[in-house]
Amino acid sequence: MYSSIIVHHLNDSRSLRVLWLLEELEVPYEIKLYQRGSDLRAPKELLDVHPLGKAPIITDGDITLAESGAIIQYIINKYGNGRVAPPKEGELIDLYITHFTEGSFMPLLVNRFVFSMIPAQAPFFLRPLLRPIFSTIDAKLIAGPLNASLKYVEDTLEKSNTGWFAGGPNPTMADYMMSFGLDAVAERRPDLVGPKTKAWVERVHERPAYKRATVKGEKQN
Ligand SMILES: N[C@@H](CCC(=O)N[C@@H](CS)C(=O)NCC(=O)O)C(=O)O
Repeated sequence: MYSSIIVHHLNDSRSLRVLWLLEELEVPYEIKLYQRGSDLRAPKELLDVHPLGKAPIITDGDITLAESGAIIQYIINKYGNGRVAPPKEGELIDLYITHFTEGSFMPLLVNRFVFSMIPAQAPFFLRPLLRPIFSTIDAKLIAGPLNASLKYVEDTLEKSNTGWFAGGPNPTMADYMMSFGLDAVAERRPDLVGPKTKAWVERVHERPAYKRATVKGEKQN
């Protein structure tokens, strides 16, 4: 029934979402692990798999697919057998949060990270000048939308009966997508996330499939 999926996985990256989903669905797969360089970029070998060279990428038979959202949706459609479907009343929030993740939320985290890296990587004599400039840019462009996004996430989880975004008994597409980003914020800036969000992160971490995914994702080829 299954062709063998290969997940081209970059350490400490969004591709953990894909490993978690595959573990939950118990779909057989192989991991090809790529390590970030000292500049934190993906190695150029990923460019041999897909022209953009960013993780995750999967190959499934003769299909090669990038973009975590597309991959998650593809796997659910092909291998989910209804197991990842949200309840009827949660369909819209599942769709919205899925697209919100990469369309709105992750760019804020990535920009914050880039704005902190620019002064850190500048020649040392420029750092005292660049730090306040980039901290002002962050305060003006990132802090407000990020706080609003995290409040929206908290309010959405508050409305859920089960603690999953779509309100069903199991994680759905929205939960797989929001893992990694929410995990990172909860770990690095716990002061920014509310109690429902913290409980969501803990609920994800407690899942045996998530634990297996993190262990497998760290193993060397
Ligand atoms: N929107 C894309 C983002 C892909 C992306 O930026 N992946 C990061 C890992 S989290 C990456 O490959 N970074 C290394 C690099 O850009 O060199 C997705 O959801 O797959």
